[in-house]
Amino acid sequence: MAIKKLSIKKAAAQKAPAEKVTAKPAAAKKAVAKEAPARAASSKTASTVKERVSAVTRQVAARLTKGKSPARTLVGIVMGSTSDWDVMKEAAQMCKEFGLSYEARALSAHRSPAELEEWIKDMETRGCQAFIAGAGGAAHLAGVVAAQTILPTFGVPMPSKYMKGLDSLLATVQMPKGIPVPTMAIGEAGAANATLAVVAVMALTDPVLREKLLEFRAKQSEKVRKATLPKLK
Ligand code: RP5
Repeated sequence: MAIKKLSIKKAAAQKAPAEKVTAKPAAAKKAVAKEAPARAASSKTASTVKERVSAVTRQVAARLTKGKSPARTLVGIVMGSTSDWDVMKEAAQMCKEFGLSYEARALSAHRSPAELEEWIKDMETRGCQAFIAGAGGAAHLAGVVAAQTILPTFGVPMPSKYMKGLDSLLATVQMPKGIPVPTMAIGEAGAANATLAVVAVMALTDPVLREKLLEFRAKQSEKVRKATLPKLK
């Protein structure tokens, strides 16, 4: 699986020096721009113009890539704000370590709900296997992502200023029955573990990833075995 360089979009550019995967061929985008209105008008199933355009986007992209095997972006990492990147980059780092292609974005469930929805749909067309969503405060982002996809969606609660992330943890973990959000620890450990959880799921059907995960665990154990405590003075 190839690692793709990504970048968090403009809004995230300052704090999130990441990379961006381009999945849709430029030609597909152009074609979509031309075809969207005509097809949108004839679509009976889509309920809004946006949904129609997204549906057409997927159709055109699928047609243009038919017979080819386009690079897939396996993991979607999303966070509510660029201020979450310091924590969420641990999830991205772990993706790199395991050779998983990913795209990291700062998109908010309440500040940019339409863009979030569009991104989720787009990621699904690009072969995404799982989402990792991190947010702070009234952290409904992971739940909102999980509600829009059946792909596994892991939540990462951000440390917060006043409640030290307890608010984020409860908001993320306390999903009502029906839409699960497996929730990680607050902060960096949670972000890294979210990717490890994704790897574990994917390793069920990917022997190479399984080997890598076993190796990761072995190295980790070895480090603990070799660790020595400082001597008393
Ligand atoms: C949440 O609000 C974000 O996930 C972030 O953790 C928190 C604060 O966001 P900023 O005010 O730093 O943009 O939506």
